[in-house]
Amino acid sequence: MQISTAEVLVSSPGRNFVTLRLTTDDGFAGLGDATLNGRELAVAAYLSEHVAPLLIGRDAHLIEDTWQYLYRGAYWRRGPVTMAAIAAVDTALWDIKAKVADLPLYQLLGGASRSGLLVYGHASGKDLPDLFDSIREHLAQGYRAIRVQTGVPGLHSVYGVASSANASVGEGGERRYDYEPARAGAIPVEETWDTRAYLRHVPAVLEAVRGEFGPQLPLLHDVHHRLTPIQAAKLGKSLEPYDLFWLEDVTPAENQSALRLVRQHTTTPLAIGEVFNTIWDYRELFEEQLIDYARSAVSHAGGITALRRIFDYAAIYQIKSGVHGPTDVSPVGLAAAIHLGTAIPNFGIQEYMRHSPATHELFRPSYTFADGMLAPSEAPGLGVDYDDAVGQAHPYRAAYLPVNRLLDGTMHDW
Ligand code: CS2
Ligand code: MG
Repeated sequence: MQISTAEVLVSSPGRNFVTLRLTTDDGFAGLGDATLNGRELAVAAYLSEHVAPLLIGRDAHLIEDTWQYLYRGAYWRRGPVTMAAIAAVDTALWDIKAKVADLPLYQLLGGASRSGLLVYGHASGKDLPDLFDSIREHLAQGYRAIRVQTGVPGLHSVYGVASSANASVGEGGERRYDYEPARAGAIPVEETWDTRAYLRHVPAVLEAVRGEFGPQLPLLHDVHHRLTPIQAAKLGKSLEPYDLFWLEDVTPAENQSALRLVRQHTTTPLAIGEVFNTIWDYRELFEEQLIDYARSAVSHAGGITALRRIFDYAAIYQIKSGVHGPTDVSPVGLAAAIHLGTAIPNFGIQEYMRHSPATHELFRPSYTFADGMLAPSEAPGLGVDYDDAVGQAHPYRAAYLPVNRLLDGTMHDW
């Protein structure tokens, strides 16, 4: 069964997506997500210029060999662009293999280890009343775990806080407050950051949320890479009374050993990995038990083949999955995460920021969300399609993630 076509599909139904479609000579088609927010065209070019021509005529069944061929064969290994491109090929080949087997993909990954995946949703508010509204909105939609992001007094815009300005109406008629970090435009918008203001404010917010919604609701918070290790240790400690499910990306983790200082001072569970794209990015974090949840997405860490390997490694240290699932991971990438999450033994939680109706029109995913749980489609393969007509009706639009500067103008982590 040879690969006969490899199409790189770029579309923008509300936000940009890059999708790879592989088709075999006997008509089986597979999809892979290659969306790298704010750098979409780089991956599209890597795929169309350097990967697609190499795939034509290859045996579509050789998933592992193709992975190694694209990883070792590239010579220039790792990195977000390369690993997103490999991820798309890998996912598409798994989609094809499951369709040939006439089984939903999770069955090829060892079958179901659970009846559904607990997910968390994104609640946010510029102030407490806004935030409480947003949490109630998510609880009403059935979410059983909530990520809490808040505005910070004195700062104009902060990561993760949706403004009612971009409220929309969801498929169920519910009001949606979507925080889409990438902003349309030729260059990134610049945000201003003040760590001390943030550290003073966040504990009071989590205290108020616990006061309002009680001790049981799993609460998560994303620091989004903005603190030094000692600031992260301080925050983790100050939030211990509020029993977080996890504190995410507390400090940039290129230097994995930075987490030793954080671990030394707090028992708040730590989640890291959404910007990681290979197993090597986790070695110290796993082997020194420095985190509790690994966050890589299928679309960014080399596909199902590579992410399953990462979770097998994590399982040795009782570290669980917490797969990245914002709207810039397409329904193809999310479906792949759901199938993988259904099968692995060390599933923790899945991020689920709901895609817009326009995105669903393009991909028509058949996974289901009910009672706070995601369940994989029972259709053969991933259970996601791609509507070419809708895709062509929404051409790419330049959009970038913001950049961040401190009050004195110093570049900082966004
Ligand atoms: C975030 C993302 O969902 C998350 O945990 O960190 O929203 C992230 O900012 C975007 O995916 C970047 O593209
Ligand atoms: Mg995050």
